[in-house]
Amino acid sequence: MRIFYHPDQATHAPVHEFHNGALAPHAEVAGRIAHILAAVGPTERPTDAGMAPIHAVHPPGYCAMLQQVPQLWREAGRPGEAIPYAFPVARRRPLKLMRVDALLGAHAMDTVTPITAEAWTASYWSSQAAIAATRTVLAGEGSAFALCRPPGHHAGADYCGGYCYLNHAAVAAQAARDAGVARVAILDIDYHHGNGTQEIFWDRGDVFYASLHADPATDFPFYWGHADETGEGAGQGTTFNRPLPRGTDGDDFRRAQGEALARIARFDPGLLVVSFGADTWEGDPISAFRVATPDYRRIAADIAAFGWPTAIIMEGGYAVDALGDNVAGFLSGF
Ligand code: SP5
Ligand code: ZN
Repeated sequence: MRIFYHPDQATHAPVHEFHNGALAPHAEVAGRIAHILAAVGPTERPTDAGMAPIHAVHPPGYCAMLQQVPQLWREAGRPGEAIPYAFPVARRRPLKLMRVDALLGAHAMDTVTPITAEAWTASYWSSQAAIAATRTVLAGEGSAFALCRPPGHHAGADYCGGYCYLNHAAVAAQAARDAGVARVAILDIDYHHGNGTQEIFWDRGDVFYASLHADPATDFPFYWGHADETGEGAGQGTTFNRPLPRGTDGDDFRRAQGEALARIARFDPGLLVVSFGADTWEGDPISAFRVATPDYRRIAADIAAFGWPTAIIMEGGYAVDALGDNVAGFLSGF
């Protein structure tokens, strides 16, 4: 399988995240990449498709914010990475925001997604990897893997969150639409619900979003991913959410995935984008499912059996020592 990755993706190194009320070491470490690279074999650098396919999902003002905030932060005399502390949840409207803290909070959903000086470049190349994998699949390969990092599925059109800045799966799906694929499906099998992806395609009938994830009653991102969220307007019925209890094992997961795949089959997509997180693994430090390493090959084979052209996008997975085996196992199922 062709694998796309750019070395600049490893430069982003968030230091801290708020965890249970205190700063803790950040879970989304650059070392995740080295473990995946060691297990999956040779990769290629994506060609640079430029800003157009990113702007097809993320407004220019948001992209500019991600690029400018590190410098504004330094100019304000702050050390280290930019972390927001105030959020306009009660009143989100267009205002000219003068202060870096105001700008940051207007485009962030949480405090665990620091804007480092490298966040933009690492995210940009992750999106380019996703575009390259999509184009490879559209050119006739059955499947391709974008080793994206930082991950993407929590990022909305104009906000970052959940360790994500740009939504690579959404960029990939939109690129496929713009290349003429009439119906694109996204299957999100990260441990967490992909709130950003869901919101981006919420009212669209041309992109189906299906997600299996930890019940948002117990797990991040809390406010999205409940079973009654099914889309709106033209997108009514093209969002499918299947919350699963903590303790879900590989067999439970495959059964639930079977339901999601059946829904996708009815939609009859021309291309599938898989948001793949290995944080469903039994030893993941921030998650509570019990998927075992040998399950990943079976989970992938269940997807591959449908025969859709498939672009696989890397999302989460924080047990770095096991990450290589889990990702390689998943890819082997294709
Ligand atoms: C892409 C993805 O998997 N994002 C996950 C975001 C979850 N963030 C909230 C979980 C809080 C756990 N804090 C762990 C601190 C480890 N030092
Ligand atoms: Zn996750």
